[in-house]
Amino acid sequence: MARIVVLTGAGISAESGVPTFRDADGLWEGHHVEDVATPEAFERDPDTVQRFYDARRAALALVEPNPAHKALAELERAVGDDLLVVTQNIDDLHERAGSTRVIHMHGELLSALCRACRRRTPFSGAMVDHPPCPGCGASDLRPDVVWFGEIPYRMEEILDALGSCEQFVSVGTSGAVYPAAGFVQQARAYGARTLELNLVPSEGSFFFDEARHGPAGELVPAWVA
Ligand code: BJW
Repeated sequence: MARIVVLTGAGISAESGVPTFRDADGLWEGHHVEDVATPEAFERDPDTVQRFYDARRAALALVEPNPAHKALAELERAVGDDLLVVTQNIDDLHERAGSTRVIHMHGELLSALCRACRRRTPFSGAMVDHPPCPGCGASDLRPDVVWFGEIPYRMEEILDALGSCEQFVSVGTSGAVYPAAGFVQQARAYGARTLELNLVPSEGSFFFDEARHGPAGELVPAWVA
């Protein structure tokens, strides 16, 4: 079991050039994330939702991990299984920096989910072309991400880790979205020391034992050092 659990959010990728959701640059074509990240939005207007994820997939190819992702990968090299990164992000910047113990609780941009058989498949090509599912053959693929009202991935493993870690660190998340926003209280209830690293105080900042505010690209390497 990991001694250290690090929860990351959009703020850790901000300095790589990936827009966050709730800061000033968080709108996409005038939509709030709540307009495009729901199963209802996909039912209503699948092409718009697919375009949102196609645009983010294209943008992902142009960005690189920043010092915060690299510092977490370096920490994993030093402590191995004692570190678990739980990310709300659907980008692959932790993996590209070298992290291997990463749970993508809100899914992955580079994966597709079959609505017919629930098989998860590495993404290939623009899904607006409606390729069939390689598992069941149905032409019913959607982005493999967790929308509002859906259950995040691997919750059992995450809750086990929160219940047994010694340190819980939250990086670059606004604390506006549950269940991730509640992890600090869960970890703390089980005796972990808790630390927030965020540009500004998050909505749940007061739940942490300690909070440091500034850019993740500076705070995370300083914490890891
Ligand atoms: C920097 C920085 C720099 C900037 N350095 N920092 C009422 C009350 C409580 C809960 C609910 C409620 N009504 C509904 C709910 C539940 C709902 C919810 O939380 N809604 C809220 C709006 C209230 N949650 C759900 O529906 C979830 N499912 C669920 O609860 O199922 C039930 C269940 C759970 C568990 C077990 C069993 C059952 C699902 C939530 C899915 C969220 N999906 C999205 C989209 C994913 C795909 C995609 O990416 O498109 O996930 S929404 C979006 O928000 C995305 C993110 O992962 C998530 C969190 O955002 P994040 O990462 O915090 O980003 P920001 O932009 O908000 O914040 C960035 C922060 O970084 C800011 O603070 C900046 O200051 C900072 N920052 N630059 C450091 N350089």
